[in-house]
Amino acid sequence: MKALEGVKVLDFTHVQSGPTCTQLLAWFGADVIKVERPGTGDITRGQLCDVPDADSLYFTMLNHNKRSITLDTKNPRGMEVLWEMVKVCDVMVENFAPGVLDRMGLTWAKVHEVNPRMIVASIKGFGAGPYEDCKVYENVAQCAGGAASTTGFRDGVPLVTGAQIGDSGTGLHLALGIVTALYHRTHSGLGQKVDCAMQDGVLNLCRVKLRDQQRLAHGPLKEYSQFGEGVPFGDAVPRAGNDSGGGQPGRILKCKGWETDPNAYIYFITQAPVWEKICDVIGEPGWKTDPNYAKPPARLPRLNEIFGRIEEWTMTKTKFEAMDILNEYDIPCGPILSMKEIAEEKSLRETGTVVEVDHPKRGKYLSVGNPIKLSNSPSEVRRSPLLGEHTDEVLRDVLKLDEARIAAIVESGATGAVTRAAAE
Ligand code: CAO
Repeated sequence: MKALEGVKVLDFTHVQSGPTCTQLLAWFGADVIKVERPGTGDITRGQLCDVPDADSLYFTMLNHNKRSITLDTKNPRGMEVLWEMVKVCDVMVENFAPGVLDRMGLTWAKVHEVNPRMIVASIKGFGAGPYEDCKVYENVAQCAGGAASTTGFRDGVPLVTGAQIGDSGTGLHLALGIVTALYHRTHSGLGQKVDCAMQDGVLNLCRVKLRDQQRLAHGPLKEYSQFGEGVPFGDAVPRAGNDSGGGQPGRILKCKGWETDPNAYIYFITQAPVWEKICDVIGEPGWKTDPNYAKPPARLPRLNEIFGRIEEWTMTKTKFEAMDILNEYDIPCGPILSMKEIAEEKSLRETGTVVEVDHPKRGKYLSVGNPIKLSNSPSEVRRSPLLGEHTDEVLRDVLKLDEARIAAIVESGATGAVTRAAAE
């Protein structure tokens, strides 16, 4: 049995943040029914298209294991169907702009009255406050949540990261909120509202930077490269390049081939417990006892010199050779893997973290599978639904509407454009 088998989700999400959340629930076995606007559906179906007339990878990679129903919620019959769904579903998830749900009449009070067991989960850009009415996309959240001001190099502009911590990060947070509320419901019998703001989700992932903000009041951040370089700190946490956030000095260093391969680099951390092994590996055994290098505080003002010396060594090895040698000594390090290398990595295929999926319109494509592995409820990744593929099935089998009602709904255009032939 799947972990969330029996849980019905009214998936009213679009773009990335909400769909990430409902895809996780679907992977765990929930019956996720995605409600989409007739004709177009989730806007991402048609964004960044690579194969003509097929749903984009943007959409297909965020909507596995779901069913799709088309419903025009601006049509009264469409809203009728939506309320039928509210009655039978356990969870409703949405990430519309602030105010959209209320304008549809789907207020929390009304939903709770119609189905007191329903959990209503929402993602917005900001929580209550001056920006609560703003529409928000990924990079806005990265900027407002503290990630951009702390990412990049001190002398460069703030940077956003390629990891979608605003969208997918908040989707993950919301999924945890939903399963927590589901667990609570087993005791209380009642649903509750679950809210995640993208700014809050990003800030939660930037926790160590708020830690450093407070440490600044008590003196310079000595593990930051800028300390060793004698550059004074201001009143806010600076961008720290590739310094490690954990307090152990770390850098990205060149490896053999760096002149032509943009990813021939390795992340190297000079952790105190393995310092002596590092000295042996790079051929500087004298540093083990030299008072200028032996202890972490003595090394802090010399990090540029130390990493320069380590890099002389890493440049003689490929990133994979360096990884093998360093791991023999338990020296933490990480090769900089390109997306090409990750896509081709055999072990990721074997664990189901990277999966090949077949799609009737686009053929085979790669996706990221469920990164969360449950021992008794393994996830199987199924292709995303075509637009409205399950409309009929949901009206009949889930909502149990009779033929006359279904005919009236179809005739009204609530599930899509009405052609005379279809209506007759
Ligand atoms: N049938 C008919 N109308 C529908 C519908 C359906 N099935 N589904 C949605 N709509 C309508 C809504 O009723 C709304 O109409 P009104 O504005 O007239 O009430 C309209 O579609 C637009 O919804 P929206 O404002 O959410 O969409 P948008 O493209 O303007 O904004 C976004 C997109 C992402 C900026 C906004 O939804 C948002 O800020 N969401 C919250 C934060 C978030 O999740 N951001 C991350 C997105 S991923 O990068």
